[in-house]
Amino acid sequence: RTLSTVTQTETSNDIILLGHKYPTDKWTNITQNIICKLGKNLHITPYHPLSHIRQRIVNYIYMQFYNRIGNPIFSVYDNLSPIVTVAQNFDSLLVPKDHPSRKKTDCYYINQDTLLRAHMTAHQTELISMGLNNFLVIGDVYRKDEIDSMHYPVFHQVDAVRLCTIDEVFQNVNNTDGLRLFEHRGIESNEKQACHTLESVKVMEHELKNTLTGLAQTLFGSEVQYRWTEQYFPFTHPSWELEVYYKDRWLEILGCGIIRQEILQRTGTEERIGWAFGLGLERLAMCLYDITNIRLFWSKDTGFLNQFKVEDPNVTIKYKPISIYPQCKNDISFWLPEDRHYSSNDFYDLVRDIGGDRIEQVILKDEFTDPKTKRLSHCYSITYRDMERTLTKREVNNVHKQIGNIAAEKLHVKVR
Ligand code: FA5
Ligand code: MG
Repeated sequence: RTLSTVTQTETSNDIILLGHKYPTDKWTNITQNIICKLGKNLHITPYHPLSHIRQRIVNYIYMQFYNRIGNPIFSVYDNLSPIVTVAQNFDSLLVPKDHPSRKKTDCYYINQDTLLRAHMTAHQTELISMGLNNFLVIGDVYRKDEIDSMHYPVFHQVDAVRLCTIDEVFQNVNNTDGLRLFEHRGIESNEKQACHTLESVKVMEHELKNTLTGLAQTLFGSEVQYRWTEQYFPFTHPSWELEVYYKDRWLEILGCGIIRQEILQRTGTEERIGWAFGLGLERLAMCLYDITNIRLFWSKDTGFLNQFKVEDPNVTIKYKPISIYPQCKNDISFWLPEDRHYSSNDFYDLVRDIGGDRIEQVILKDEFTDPKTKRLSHCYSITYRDMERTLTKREVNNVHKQIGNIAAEKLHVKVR
């Protein structure tokens, strides 16, 4: 379980993922720890807490949107491959070429054209191009990120898209004379895109927000405290985030907005206006089931999994922690490379690759610049704790030492 496995595949130039062969290049930064997570499909694993939440969300959307004979109008895609192109994940969604979310320090690249999807929105344009107007896309997404109880490099999202014709948008209006979806000489404002009429956007915004606050109330109960904040996404405008109050703080659970018309135009969907949202399953599950650590979703321990063995996903479950094993904290300090070509995210990723799920948290404790040489030093505190047993001091020290050695080798830092 070290980075050397990846070096090997790099020199042999090809890498096999989910049964397909991909060439590697200088963009390749996927690690063994991440490769092990591919194909696990927790969101469709029977009785898994993430699959319970997935089912509740799908049921809710089915109930909200149905046709004249009572059938659900949304279709569900929950088994699309997480390996996507840069075009799918970014270009098709109007993400600027220099946007930080594209960086190697934020994503897992297989090569310069291919990566593990960083959000489920990566499938939006292809599904719209297929002619779908109402759909959900559910699956695993991959990001280099901080390490703590709420963040994990693999998590799960549900994305939704709904596209409406003018008749659908104004179906509850008696006199639709003069109502339009589009205007030609409009200007973009905080409230709308240039091409949309204010009335069409307001109706769509209302349906979107009602759908999502309704979902929050269905999951958390009608007393749930929530608030909307304004947000920016390259692929929607206007855009919002929904936060719910949980354990004394506001927790962001989803992003959403009115789809950029340019995206629809490019797929030949000219007569419709659309909304979209993307939400994180882990955050919802953690709140609902009192699961305090995001790593638990990957546990194979029956003491965890058996607590969710219920047929009806709507029954209330409060997770009772299986015995708590002791934590072990160890610090590491090093000088950054002189060219300062260094990102903490790369170090977090390396720590996770070597330590696996024994790593509970990594925090940047201290930064220091040598007044003479001007060299920069970072000190990180690494918390080790296994979910299923007590780690020995010796074991922790070995892993810690290995982290230092490999960081020196791969990130060109100098351990102090
Ligand atoms: C997105 O990923 C957008 N694609 C969402 C979207 C879709 C907006 C369609 C508009 C239209 P964001 O990066 O904020 O946005 O992630 C969405 C949700 O995923 C967050 O609200 C959160 O619930 C969850 N999430 C994000 N990062 C993590 C993480 N590291 N660990 C667990 N959950 C996460
Ligand atoms: Mg967000």
